[in-house]
Amino acid sequence: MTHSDVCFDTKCIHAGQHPDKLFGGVSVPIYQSSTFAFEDADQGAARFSGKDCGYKYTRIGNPTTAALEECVAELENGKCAVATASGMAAISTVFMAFLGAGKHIVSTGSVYGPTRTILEKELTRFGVESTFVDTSSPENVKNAIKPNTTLVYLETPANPTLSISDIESCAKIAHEANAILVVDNTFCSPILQNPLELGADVVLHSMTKFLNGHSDVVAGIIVTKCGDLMKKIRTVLTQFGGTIDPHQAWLVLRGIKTLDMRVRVAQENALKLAEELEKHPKVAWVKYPGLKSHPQYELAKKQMNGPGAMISFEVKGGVKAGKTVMDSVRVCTLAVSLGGIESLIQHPASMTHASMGSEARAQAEISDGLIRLSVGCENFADIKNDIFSALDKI
Ligand code: LCS
Repeated sequence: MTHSDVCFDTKCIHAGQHPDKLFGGVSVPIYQSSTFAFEDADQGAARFSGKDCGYKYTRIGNPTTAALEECVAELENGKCAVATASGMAAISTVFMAFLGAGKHIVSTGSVYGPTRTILEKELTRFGVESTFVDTSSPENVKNAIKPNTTLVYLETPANPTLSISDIESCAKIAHEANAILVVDNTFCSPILQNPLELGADVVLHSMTKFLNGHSDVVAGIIVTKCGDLMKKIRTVLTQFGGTIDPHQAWLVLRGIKTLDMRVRVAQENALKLAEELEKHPKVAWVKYPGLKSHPQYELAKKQMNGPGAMISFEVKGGVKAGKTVMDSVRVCTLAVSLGGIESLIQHPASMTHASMGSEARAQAEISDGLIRLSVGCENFADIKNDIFSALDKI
């Protein structure tokens, strides 16, 4: 059963989650089993030949994981999904499915550090060529396309610059070149942006972030609207083995039930805080898609259902002053990751994006003084007092 006729917040609670057929349990049971018994040898053979679609082995499929996959596919308005052990497992699976010796990818320059690092330092070993550009200008994407480009990869909003790329325009450019468009939708979650509706072929998430939302699980997911693309992705995932664990899948399903409320509260806090930070005398600049000063403010309004909960800013006095802020917070936590119920603050140049190296960071416009704040669901007054008191310490 799909929920095409109900609102997003209702889908978060019900999509993929059917009362258990055995005892009627309302919460999806955790099938913590690596393997599934066959009634007889013929049934086992039929399951492996695909004639019987029952379960056989959890790396290949599991009922709890399937509930999560159905849920996120519905939230993204996709057709099918496959959950993975981490966001990086989702990204590397897509790269392994669509790249190979002699193939070329055009990617957003400012992506999560390890995404860029695996393209630049690992996939080069297998003959994959990458070009990183500022994808906030579709012209740059068009100019970077080569005859062997098979994949265009956008992270929008980008981590950590919060630059925004036009998904619709980039999808047209990719398709004209017979390439597919893949979008990392982690910073938005499906409540704020649905790339498949804008022409993307594949959307992926680090579910570690907003989808799970409680900083207690590492997980990822890949969604498509095309069964053939998913077949290829699922084959690569199940063979390379980046499968999610059923208990982890269940935790994410539980987190998703409150996705809508969490993102709405965090976003409200972020918008108010970004407006206040922009006026603060000790702040050099603020980048937030909900501020008119954001270079793609109009595109954000058109493409996203809201500006989200991520803010990047720099204080006057650069890295030294920034460290004072990060070392002084008491309500916000100094930690990497994002999208949790708690506010997290971190320094990309020395933490999440350190592996990229200084040259790649400069090319991607990730300045050394940039501080990234993932605004959580605490009371706004407490978050504001915390950040403003920390600014006073400079
Ligand atoms: N995509 C984006 C946009 C991310 O921000 C991250 C992780 C990933 C993919 C990878 O997901 P994971 O394997 O960790 O589930 N971003 C992190 C960050 O900014 N701080 O810590 C992790």
